Amino acid sequence: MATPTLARRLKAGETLLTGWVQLADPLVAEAVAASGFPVVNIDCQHGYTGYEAMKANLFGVIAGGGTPIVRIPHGDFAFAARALDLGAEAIIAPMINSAADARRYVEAVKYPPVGERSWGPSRMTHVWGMDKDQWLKEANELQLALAMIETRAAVEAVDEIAAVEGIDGLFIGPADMSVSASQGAAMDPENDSVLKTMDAVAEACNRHGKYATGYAQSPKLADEYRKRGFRLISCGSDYRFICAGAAATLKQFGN
Ligand code: 3PY
Ligand code: MG
Repeated sequence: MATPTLARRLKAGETLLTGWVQLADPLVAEAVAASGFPVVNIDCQHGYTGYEAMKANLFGVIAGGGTPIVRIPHGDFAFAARALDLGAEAIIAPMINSAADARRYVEAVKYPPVGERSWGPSRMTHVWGMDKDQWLKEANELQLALAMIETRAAVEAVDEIAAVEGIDGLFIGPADMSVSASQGAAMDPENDSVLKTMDAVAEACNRHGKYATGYAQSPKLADEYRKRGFRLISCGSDYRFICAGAAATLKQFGN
């Protein structure tokens, strides 16, 4: 019997590194998970995947021993609900810029009384060994809703977004954050605006009892997250892993 793990591990105080897959091949998703990432995000915003590829990748992650989570396309909350029905243990929703955005998101991904998620957990009740009553009681806690903070508007509204019931955590997107903060002058994930966003997100999450999480484009950013108590830190992507491996192999073989 499979068991959900992410919500429990975070509750127990663990900090977890997350791999990131964008390619539409479950063997790649499996390889990333089997390389040791405890959690693997399937990126359906900028990844090269639709629903069927997301589904295949999700089973690839599970086959590799990882916990699957899914970043949805911008504003596609119906896709989020479908990913949860398949077994994603968290959703990352991009560009949540206001409390109203956060409420619309929660409406789709949490059962009443918190939201209005529609009933359809055939697979999940079966593979997680739950009856319908247990599922209804526990699903809202076991499948997490993470809201991306990656624009100036989102930073201004960060406290109200964190306060929305059903939002389990905030997730920083440093690339978009730096582009928004500089009004298109620079894409620079290590920019001061990103460090300030980390402080604001950490503070809002502490105040409202939510998880602070984010994407790290570099080990330096991962350290900055760790210093501030962030709990889920995403790094790398399958495409970049392949490019880095190919370049390193060429070098090693004397090119
Ligand atoms: C960003 O940095 O903007 C992200 O969305 C992370 O992938
Ligand atoms: Mg982004």
